[in-house]
Amino acid sequence: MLHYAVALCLLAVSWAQDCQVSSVQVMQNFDKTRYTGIWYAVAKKDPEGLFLIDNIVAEFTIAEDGSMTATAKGRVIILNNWEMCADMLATFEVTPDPAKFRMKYWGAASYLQTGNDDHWVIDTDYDNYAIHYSCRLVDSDGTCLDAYSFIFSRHPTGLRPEDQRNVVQKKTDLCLLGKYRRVSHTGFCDSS
Ligand code: RTL
Repeated sequence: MLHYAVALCLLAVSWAQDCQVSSVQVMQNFDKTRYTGIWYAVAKKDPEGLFLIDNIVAEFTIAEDGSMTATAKGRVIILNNWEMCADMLATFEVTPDPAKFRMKYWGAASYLQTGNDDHWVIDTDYDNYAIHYSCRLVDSDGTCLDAYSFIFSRHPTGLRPEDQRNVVQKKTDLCLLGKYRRVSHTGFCDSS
C-alpha cells in the first residue's frame, strides 16, 4: 500500500514537471501596459555563450502604435577581456498568446549581440516581481536545451520576502530550480 502511494506521488511529480516547453504555463491575461517601466534583474539563468553579466536593468515602453519595446543595460565582457556596459534595444512581436512574444534585439553599438528570441512572461504582479523565460533551442524530446530566464523586481534592493515562495515555485515549474545566479547591482551602468 505504501509502495503504491510512493509510486503515485512520484508519478504526480513527474506529470506536474514534465519540462516540456510546450506545456510551460505563462501569465494569464497579460497586460503589457501595466508591465511598462523599469525592472531590475535580481537573478538570472544564463543561456549558452555570451550574455549579460550583472547590473541588468530593463525598461519596457508601449510605442504609439501599441507595440511593446524595451531597452536594457548590463555589464558584458566582449572580445574575452573588454568589460563594458551594453546598451540594448528590443522590439516585441505579438503571438496569439498575449504573454508570449518574439523579441528582436540589438545593441546601440554595432559590435554588440543581435538576436531574435522567444520572450515569455511566466508570472508577474506588475508592481513587485516578474518572471521571464526564453527557450532558444527545443530538444527533439520537447524539453529545452538552451534556456535563459530573468527574475525581475521593481525594487533595486531585490524581491520582497512575500514574493519569494511564488518565485521558487515558478523556477521549479520551469525545471530551472537551482540554475539561477543572483544579479548584483554595483552602479556599473549608472553613468552611461
Ligand atoms: C531583456 C529584456 C529587455 C530587453 C532586452 C533583453 C535582453 C538582452 C540581451 C542582451 C545580450 C547582450 C550581449 C552583448 C554582448 O555582445 C531580456 C533583458 C534586449 C539578451 C550578450
